[in-house]
Amino acid sequence: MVNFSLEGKVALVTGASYGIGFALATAFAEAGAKIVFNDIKQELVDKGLAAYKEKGIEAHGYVCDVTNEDQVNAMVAKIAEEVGPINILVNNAGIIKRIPMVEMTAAEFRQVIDIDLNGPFIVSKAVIPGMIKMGGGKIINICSMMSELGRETVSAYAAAKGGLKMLTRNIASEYGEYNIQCNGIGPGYIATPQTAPLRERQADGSRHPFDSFIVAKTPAARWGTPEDLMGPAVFLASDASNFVNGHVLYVDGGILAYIGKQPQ
Ligand code: NAP
Ligand code: GCO
Repeated sequence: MVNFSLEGKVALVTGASYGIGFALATAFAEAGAKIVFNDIKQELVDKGLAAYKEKGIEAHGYVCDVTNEDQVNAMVAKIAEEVGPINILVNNAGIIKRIPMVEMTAAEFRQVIDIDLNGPFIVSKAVIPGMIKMGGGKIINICSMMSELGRETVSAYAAAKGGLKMLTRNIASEYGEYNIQCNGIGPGYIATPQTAPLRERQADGSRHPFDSFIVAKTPAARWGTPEDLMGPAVFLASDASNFVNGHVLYVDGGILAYIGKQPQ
């Protein structure tokens, strides 16, 4: 029988107080995993713990900035001591800055690269040795449409998410022999706080032009929800995907396959 169960596994989802990370951690808990998450502020960790509790999930939360290697190493050691060695890692924490490239400062560009690409490197590097000791593990990197496509104002984010696709393939290549599978999930346009500015109603009550654009570009004719990502994430975190490695699974309602609806 195909095994989608995560019973007895410890899953770390970075930046999972809310949004996509929260949905993925919830899915893992429903599949039997023990949930661990981090955020950069104690108040958000506390908010996340309360939200998980409301769903009947006893999560473990840690304050940790994924760009800070000392904080990450300390968190991974603490998790091993307090919860257990990490079997599943989801590099979910991420930010976006929507600024025309020539107006973006180098510091702003670096900040996006630091969180969205250096962060997954730092956390994966901290977790892999333990996975090797345990005889294997699962790493899931949350990529993006921007791992494949560009658009105005998201140069840093696209560069980071393009790099994250290749980091995914490289971890798969370098550590596959230790029974570590590293894959990506490439969400389409998902309704979360990160994309709220793109869906804001206009002053006259009409839909945001970008909102209408995405709906026209998506065969499913809707924005995705974090819940749409739960099944794919459980698949990639479970034994059901033990021979899937270095793959980015796009969960995008078909955007990447579609030229877009002709304007009426
Ligand atoms: P979100 O609502 O903005 O949540 C991002 C999470 O990451 C927040 O909990 C945030 O915490 C945390 N975070 C940010 N910087 C961090 C750091 N340095 N260390 C630790 N945690 C940090 O974003 P989302 O929409 O759920 O997206 C989650 C992931 O999916 C991101 O990697 C994003 O790029 C990716 N993604 C999103 C979409 C979409 O359409 N929403 C589509 C494709 C990919 P704070 O609140 O404290 O900042
Ligand atoms: C944007 C959006 C996208 C989504 C996502 C799409 O400004 O274009 O924020 O980047 O967040 O990454 O997959």
